Amino acid sequence: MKDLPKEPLSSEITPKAVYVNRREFMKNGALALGTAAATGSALLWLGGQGPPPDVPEVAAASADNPLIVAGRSYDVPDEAQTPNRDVITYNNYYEFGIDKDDPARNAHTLVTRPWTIQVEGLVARPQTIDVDTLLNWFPLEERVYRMRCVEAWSMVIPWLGFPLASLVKRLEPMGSAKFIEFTTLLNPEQMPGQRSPILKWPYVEGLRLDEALNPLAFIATGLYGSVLLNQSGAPLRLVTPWKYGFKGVKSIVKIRFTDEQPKNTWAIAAPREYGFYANVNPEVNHPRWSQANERRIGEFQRRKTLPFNGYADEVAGLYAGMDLRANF
Ligand SMILES: Nc1nc2c(c(=O)[nH]1)N[C@H]1C(S)=C(S)[C@@H](COP(=O)(O)O)O[C@H]1N2
Ligand SMILES: [Mo]
Repeated sequence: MKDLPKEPLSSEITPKAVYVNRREFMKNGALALGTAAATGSALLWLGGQGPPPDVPEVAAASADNPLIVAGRSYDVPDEAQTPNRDVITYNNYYEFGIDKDDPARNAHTLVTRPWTIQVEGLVARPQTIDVDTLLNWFPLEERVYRMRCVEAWSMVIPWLGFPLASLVKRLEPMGSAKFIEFTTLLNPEQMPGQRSPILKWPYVEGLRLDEALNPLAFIATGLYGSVLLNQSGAPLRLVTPWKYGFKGVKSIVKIRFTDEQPKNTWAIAAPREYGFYANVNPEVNHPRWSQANERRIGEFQRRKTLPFNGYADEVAGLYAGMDLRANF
């Protein structure tokens, strides 16, 4: 491994064909904007035409704040939490644009109520659940987790939510289910990025069922004491802190239990660059940049990237005997 750049340019993340066609992409966007105007929705398009993001203040827990937190079950005590402003303005959510500040500017068009989650596949009772019903099933807890994007930047985020394992058990997958697949909303009217073929829409991610049952796997419904903003994946998104951030599928509308490994969006887009497992691994570089270290948002010095993002004690056993180079 010689002379790999430390961190990719944002232009390098997107599949190359798409980036080269960014001009075209913007043009499609402009066309799409016309369509949106015809339907009467005030959509902002990708690429900077919108106003600067309106950053709400962090809501303190109070009588006005409906979020009840049962406790904090995980922490990263020696690392500073990334300021809320950065967490909610520096995002990846390609449905709302490919630049880091696009989601905060554009995601206000996402309608998160009413919202349902469809449960299907190898499960005792296929069902469609209203999100507010689902949210009432579990007490919320706070978990401060590291978040490491495959692009070699990272954050420390205080999430609110509940263990994925609690949800999986409640949904009663059949014994034959080996994987869980999550799908993001497909709605090009609300999600302007879906009008361009930057990725195969809707965004899909998956886990092996034993990964989903690991106590670290989490469904986030909020962060920094408030409900999730749209750019962070409202009303609920996956958080798997030992894996690269792209596993953390946002704005989930469908959960499917299956006996076949799900085809996840980034592995479809660039199979040599992004795999199914996506475990954070400083020893396996991305073909176009090093994964040995990372830029912690808000810090000057780069940090060493830790195996499994610092969660090896909790999750390494899931991969005993597996070739982590082949299963990247
Ligand atoms: N639906 C959807 N989910 C997504 C993405 C996306 O583009 N679309 N980006 C992923 C990537 S690459 C990362 S790093 C995280 C970013 O989460 P954050 O913006 O809350 O930090 O979301 C992930 N989930
Ligand atoms: Mo990412």
